[in-house]
Amino acid sequence: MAVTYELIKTCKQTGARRGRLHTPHGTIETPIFMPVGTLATVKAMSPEELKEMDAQIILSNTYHLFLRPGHDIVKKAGGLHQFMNWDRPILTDSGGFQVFSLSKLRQIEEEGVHFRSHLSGAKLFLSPERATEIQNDLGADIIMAFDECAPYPAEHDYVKRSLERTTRWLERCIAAHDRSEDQALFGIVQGGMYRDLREQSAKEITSFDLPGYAIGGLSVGEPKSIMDEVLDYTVPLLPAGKPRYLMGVGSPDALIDASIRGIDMFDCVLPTRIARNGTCMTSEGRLVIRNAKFKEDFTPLDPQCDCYTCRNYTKAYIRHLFHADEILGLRLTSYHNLHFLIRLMENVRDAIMNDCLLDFRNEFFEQYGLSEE
Ligand code: PRF
Ligand code: ZN
Repeated sequence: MAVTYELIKTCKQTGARRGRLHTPHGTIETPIFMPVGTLATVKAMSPEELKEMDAQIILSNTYHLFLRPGHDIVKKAGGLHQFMNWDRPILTDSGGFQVFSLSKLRQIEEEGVHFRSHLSGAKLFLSPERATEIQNDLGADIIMAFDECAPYPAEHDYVKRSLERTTRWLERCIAAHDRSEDQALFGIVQGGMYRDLREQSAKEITSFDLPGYAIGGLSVGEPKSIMDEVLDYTVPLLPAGKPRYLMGVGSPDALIDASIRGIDMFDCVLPTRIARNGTCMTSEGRLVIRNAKFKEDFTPLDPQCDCYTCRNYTKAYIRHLFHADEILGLRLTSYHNLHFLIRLMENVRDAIMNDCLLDFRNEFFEQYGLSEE
C-alpha cells in the first residue's frame, strides 16, 4: 500500500493520537498541519523555506492545476514533485470542493459536474473518473475522492441525496484509480450537520477498504461548537488503524480541539491568506501589522517565536514594508504564520506523548485570548 499509518500513542488526558504516516516521499509525524500550495506553490514561499520551517507535506489542488497550466503539462514535467521542485510528500484535493466554491454556473449531475472556469469562462466538466485521472497524472502521494460538499445550512433531504451521491462517486474513483501502488486514495465522509447522515456516510465510506479517510463538509460557515459536536460523534466511526483528515481547518483553536477529538491531518489557506494582508498569528492572538501602534515597535512579531522572521526583523520594519507595498513584507508574515502552525502541531504532538494535551490546550487558549466555552 502506498501509505500506511502507524499509531504510536494515545494521550491519556484527551484520547488524541500521535502517529506516523509512511508515504513514497517520506514519513509524516501526526497530527500534522499541511500548508496549502494551490497552484503548485505555497504562495510566496520557496521549497527551501518550507523545509527550513519543517513543513512535512503540502497540499495542492486538482481544480486549479487542471485549469492552469493543465495536468498534461505537469505530467510532462515528470509529475508535481518534479514540476515544483518539492521532494517531500504531497496531497492533492480532488476539485470537488473547489468547483463548488469557485466556478460559475455549475450543474451537478450523477455523471459529474459541469461548470465554467473562473478564469476563462470556458465550459468544463469534472467527474469522479476525470478527477482521479488528473490526480494520477499529477502524481501526489495522497489523492482525494471526488465528493460533494453540501453548503451550510442545507436541508436534511438535500444533504442526504448529496452524501449518497458522494458514496457512489467514491466507488467510481476507486474503479478509475490507476496508481494504487504509489498513490493512496482517501475517501471523504460528508453528511452536513446531521448526526444520522454523518453516521450513514461514515458507514458507507468506510465500507471501502481505503488507506485513509477524511471528514469534509465542516468549516463551511457553521459555529465552531457545531463542528466540535459533529467531530465528537463522527470520528469514533472511523477505523483506528487509518489516518483521519479534517479538510480545510486551520485556525489554532480548531487544530487543537480537533486533535483532541482524534484527527491526524489538517490543511487550510488561513495562515498564508491572512499573512498576505498583514495579519499574524502569535502566542498572544492575532496581530494586524499595519496598525499605527507598531510604528516604533522594534520587537519581533512574537517574542516567543524563533522563526526566521522573528529572529531577524521588527514589527516596525514589517509594518513599513506593508505600507510601502514591498513584497518582502508578505513573505516575512507568510513565513511566520506557517512556522507558527507547524510549531503549534509539534507542541501538540509533544503534549500527546506526555499525556497533557488538555493542559496544553487550556494554557494556549488563555494566552491566545480565547474564551472557554
Ligand atoms: N471536500 C473536499 N475538499 C475540501 C472540503 C470538502 O468537503 C472542505 C470542507 N471544509 C475543504 N476542502 N474535497
Ligand atoms: Zn515568527
